[in-house]
Amino acid sequence: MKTITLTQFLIEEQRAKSCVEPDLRLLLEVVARACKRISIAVGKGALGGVLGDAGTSNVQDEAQKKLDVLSNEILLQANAWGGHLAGLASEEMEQPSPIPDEYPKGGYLLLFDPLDGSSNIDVNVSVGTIFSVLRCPVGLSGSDEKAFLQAGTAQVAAGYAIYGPSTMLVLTVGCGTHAFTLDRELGSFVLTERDVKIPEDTQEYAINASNARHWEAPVQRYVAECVQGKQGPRGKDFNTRWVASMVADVHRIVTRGGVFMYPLDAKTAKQGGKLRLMYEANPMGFLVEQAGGAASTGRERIMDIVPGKLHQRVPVIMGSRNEVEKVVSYHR
Ligand code: AHM
Ligand code: MG
Repeated sequence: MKTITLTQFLIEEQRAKSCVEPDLRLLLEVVARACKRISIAVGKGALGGVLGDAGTSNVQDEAQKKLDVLSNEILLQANAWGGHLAGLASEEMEQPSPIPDEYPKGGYLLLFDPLDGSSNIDVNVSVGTIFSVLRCPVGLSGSDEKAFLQAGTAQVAAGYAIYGPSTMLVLTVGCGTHAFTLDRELGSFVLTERDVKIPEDTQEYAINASNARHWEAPVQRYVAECVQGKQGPRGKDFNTRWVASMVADVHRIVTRGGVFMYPLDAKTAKQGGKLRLMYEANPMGFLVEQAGGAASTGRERIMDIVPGKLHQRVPVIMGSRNEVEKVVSYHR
């Protein structure tokens, strides 16, 4: 098989389809390099002294793990000096982080969840990094929250890295979703699947069923019908998978289909849902749509939401198109 590295892929996309401007290519390569560093830190586990709590909390009042903090620092440092960014925002920081004065500024905004699936870090289960790229609106500063408050449809790129048995980078620049695997000997991400397509139908769904009593009626109905299997109205058996790392659950769906749900429930209704719009739901929604799937809150397309604040939360239902549409139809 001919080896196509991430660098080569991006240069070819730039030439062939003008999907990637030079500064965006630099940005994506810098993020990929940072993900390699995070992958090394995650892979060392207890030997690296990186497991356990950091002893601090983030803006969402969640206890930070040492690896959450380290991954955030790796991404901040890697992206500070290249001249491609106007500003950065992260799950782990209350306010956007400006580019230090000594470095030139660029036209893009980068948002990320540096290490998604924090509850899985200490138990050696897959975690990942999720990121989204926007353009900084003319006249606004990259350290101003307002610059970031754009609908998901404005994203110019999105991706995630998954740190599992192998490390993978799954990326879109709006011309399909493509998967790369880290070749640890080469030190490069190598294209392993071009134009990933999510099957339209599925018999697999992912949801934290311990919240069942808190779900809204449409989701209760959908899951109840799946559980009834062949004997129920769906006439087929379903399978459940829940890793509790969105990256791992969505990656499975990108690979073989399925539907991922963190719906609105009575526990999280006040805050609008559990998952964050700008650096979890939007980038994953973009990747899933570019792979032929769908991403909705149950009531509207995730990428159409105009955010009111940086750390806004939303209900999430995404994956195989026909199944997402069924859940959405129950909401109607
Ligand atoms: P995190 O970004 O702090 O790790 O939280 C997000 C995670 C998702 O990866 C995952 O889908 C969800 O939270 C799991 O939630 P729960 O523990 O309620 O099942
Ligand atoms: Mg997360």
